[in-house]
Amino acid sequence: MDRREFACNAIAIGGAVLSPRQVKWRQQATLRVDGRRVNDHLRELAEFGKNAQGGISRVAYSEADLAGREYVMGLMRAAQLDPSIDAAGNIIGRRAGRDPTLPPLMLGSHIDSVPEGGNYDGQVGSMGAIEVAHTLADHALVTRHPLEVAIFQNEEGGKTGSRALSGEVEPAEFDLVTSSGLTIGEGIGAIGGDRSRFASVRRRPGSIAAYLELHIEQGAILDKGDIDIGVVEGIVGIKRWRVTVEGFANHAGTTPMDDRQDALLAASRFVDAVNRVVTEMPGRQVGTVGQLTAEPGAPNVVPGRVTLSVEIRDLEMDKIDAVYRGVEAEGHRIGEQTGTTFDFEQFYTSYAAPTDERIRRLVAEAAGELELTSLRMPSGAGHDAQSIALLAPVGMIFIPSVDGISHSPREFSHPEDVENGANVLLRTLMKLDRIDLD
Ligand code: HGY
Ligand code: MN
Ligand code: MN
Repeated sequence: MDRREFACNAIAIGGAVLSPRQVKWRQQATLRVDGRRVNDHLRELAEFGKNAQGGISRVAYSEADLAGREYVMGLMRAAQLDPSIDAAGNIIGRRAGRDPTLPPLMLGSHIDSVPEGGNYDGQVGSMGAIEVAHTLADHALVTRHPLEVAIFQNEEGGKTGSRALSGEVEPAEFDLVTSSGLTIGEGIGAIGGDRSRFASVRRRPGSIAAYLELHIEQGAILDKGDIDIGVVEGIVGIKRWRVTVEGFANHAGTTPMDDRQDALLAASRFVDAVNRVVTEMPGRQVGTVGQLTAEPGAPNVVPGRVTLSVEIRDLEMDKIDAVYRGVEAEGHRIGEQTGTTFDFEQFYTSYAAPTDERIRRLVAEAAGELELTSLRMPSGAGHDAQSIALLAPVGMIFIPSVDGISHSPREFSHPEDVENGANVLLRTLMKLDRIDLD
């Protein structure tokens, strides 16, 4: 560019003549998302699967999920992203970068919910990611790296979509029946994936430059501490078991109390034992029995079989295994007491994942530049980020959940916090785009 052209392009701000690069930097420093638009999109998305309690039941593979996915792809197009559905059923919105030789920067989360869930879990990060792309498009800003926005499928039912990229999905998982009534294998087809090419979506380590996920905290640390932003240091590991308690179904009226093999009595003692083992062991682990079915399930029959779920979480996988050993031992002890047997079958693993320290620093820096307070903290909830952490450096940004409520129709985050989170996501992305994390 010659001096004449330079003069035409530079503009005088407050008397100082700025170069085009300096103008761009100033523009980027003052760049903000459209807070109204991202909160409007959250409200519109909440209509899909809306339930009477004011939350949503947009479980993966349901009609509401399908409709929500169509809506989201429309938002992607408006944000100048090119959406497509990969063989695992993930929606990936792409936008070319200035340097096609670079691996993409990925933003993502999920829009499927738990049954009777809330309007923010996964949705804030999904709408925030699309809003970041929309803001860049509004200002004709093209990132150096290609940009991908991923809406991962079935996060709540086992992070199937993100674990497809990392190669963690076990074949047995395809037969798991989800809250929609479809198996995961059936669900992949229902949302436009292709199970026969499922393995083709696997990404190799290094094929993603970095991954950022905005998410609600789902706990009360930020809300109670009146802190704007959580800089996530690590995401807990999760293991789940299916436990089958076998007793003997018999007549509830004629079977003496001391002559029963009551599977539900045994299971009840076991549920209490899980809580005791988890709480008595030092540390921050958590353990939950979330599902329980008694058979044959009639009031006049002593239950002969109970199937229940056990889930244990901790930042250390070894701790999960240690807690499990205690729980399993209690099961067999209770079985001996009650004349029943306990069978444990592990069916799910999601590995604990630290976030990348360099990205933590960028998130904290971005929050500070936006005059937002921030706190480094762990995530007790699982997230798609922990699977992508097997492929790339990841960062997670939390915003407060009012009263720490989540997986509930009472889940709520303030619109201002949603806007703040999206601005931190935007600014962190711009910082990442200027460097090469190798
Ligand atoms: O279960 C979880 O931690 C996440 O909300 N899916
Ligand atoms: Mn989530
Ligand atoms: Mn969730």
